[in-house]
Amino acid sequence: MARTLIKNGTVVSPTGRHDQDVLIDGETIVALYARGQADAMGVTADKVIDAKGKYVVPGGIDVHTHMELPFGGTAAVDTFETGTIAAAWGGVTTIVDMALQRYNENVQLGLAEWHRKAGGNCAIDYAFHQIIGGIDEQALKDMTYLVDHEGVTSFKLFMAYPGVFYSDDGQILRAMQTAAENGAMIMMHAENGIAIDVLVQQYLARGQTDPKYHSYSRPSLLEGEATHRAIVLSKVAGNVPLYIVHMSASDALNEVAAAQHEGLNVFAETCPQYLYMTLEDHLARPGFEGAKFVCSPPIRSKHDHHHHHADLWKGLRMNQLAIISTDHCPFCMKDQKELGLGNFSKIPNGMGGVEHRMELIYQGVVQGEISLERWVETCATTPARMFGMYPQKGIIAPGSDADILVWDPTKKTKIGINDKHHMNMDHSSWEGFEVDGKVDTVLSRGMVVVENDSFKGRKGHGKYIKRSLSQYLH
Ligand code: DUC
Ligand code: ZN
Ligand code: ZN
Repeated sequence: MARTLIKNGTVVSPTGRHDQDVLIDGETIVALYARGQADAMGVTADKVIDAKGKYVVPGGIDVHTHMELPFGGTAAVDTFETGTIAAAWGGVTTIVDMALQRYNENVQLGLAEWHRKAGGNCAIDYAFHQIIGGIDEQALKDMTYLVDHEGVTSFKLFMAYPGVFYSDDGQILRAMQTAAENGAMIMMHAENGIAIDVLVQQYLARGQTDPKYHSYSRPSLLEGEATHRAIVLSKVAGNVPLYIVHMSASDALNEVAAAQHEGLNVFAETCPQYLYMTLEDHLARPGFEGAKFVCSPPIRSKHDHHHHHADLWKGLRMNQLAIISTDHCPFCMKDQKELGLGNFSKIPNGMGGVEHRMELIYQGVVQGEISLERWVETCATTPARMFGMYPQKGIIAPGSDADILVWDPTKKTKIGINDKHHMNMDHSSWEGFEVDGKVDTVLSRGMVVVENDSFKGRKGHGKYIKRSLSQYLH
């Protein structure tokens, strides 16, 4: 087995940073040495990576992606191949994608379809959550089968998108009761879709059809309300673990904080777009450009009744928000976002970001919003623990997979279609963002996949990771 030694760097974990050398044997980290000790002991390796002046951190784990998702009359444009290569370019070494079951479809067939799409195509490791878009007797049985046999231990439900992925409160309660029995995590898209649909029709009837009305028709109050309702239902189901996905608003954060204060098993994630983008600066751009930023929940206004950005950063510091994911769901402008010309409700919902999360959130470290350790914790370690992959993933420690990002804090990264952009979209959601720090080298299970500004990996290297129950509570 080839041995790799990463020398002279600073290894960062959620609890601190240490000047250490990392020895990898094959796919696994086998030892950490205090600076200089490896040399003193005569440790040899086939490949030596000099990480002087750099941070050596666990590879990023993005627990919310939608490769090839059929949605909004089209499909997300990243395949598992293009999406995982882009992820690697961004220092991500594991994704957890959302397999799909829709109304009247079979859950196990939905999961099989996702294995078919991903198998042999991924450049980095991958796992699955299962979307349950049609809760019935069989789906409930299948949830337990997936937990017991398939390594799928978390299920995403939707309180939004009536007629598409939506579940009513009774269906949600039943799925939560099932999760209470089998130990799974319920992930919730918490927006009141029934009320939103009324507002959407009213905006359209008034001729207010531009992309910015996507945000006006989905007020943060309705994200807060749905979050509250999801929490109550999880309590009724016996304090079942509940994870609110892609949180965009203070209203929802306050509900999660109150639930946590009460001692409930409620967790949440946010995404970079909700920390940096605004309705005014992005969604409301002239013409149809705002369509690039249509996602749900929507990008919020800076003149809202809350300071959403500041509150979400605070939530990250306070651990009210445990994880940052991307909700990567990329659509091109041409032929896809364009479906909503003259009608914002027809714009496919989603943005592409799997490549940029580590870069964008490191900027939060530079700006003093979170610590370097918290960057690692929210982007790698907690994702692994929350979704049953720790300590195989999410930490640099002997015995863990050698999934490693060597990060250069002295360089800068300019994001844009002609700068850094490896996703399959015809535009970048993050065009023009210039951030401090740069992905230097990325290893996936010991294999160098990014080095010297070139991709060295290959499709098919990525393996399916069977996950255990969440390790955050146990
Ligand atoms: N939100 C999005 O913006 N896209 C995919 C699905 C979702 O919930
Ligand atoms: Zn969602
Ligand atoms: Zn999603």
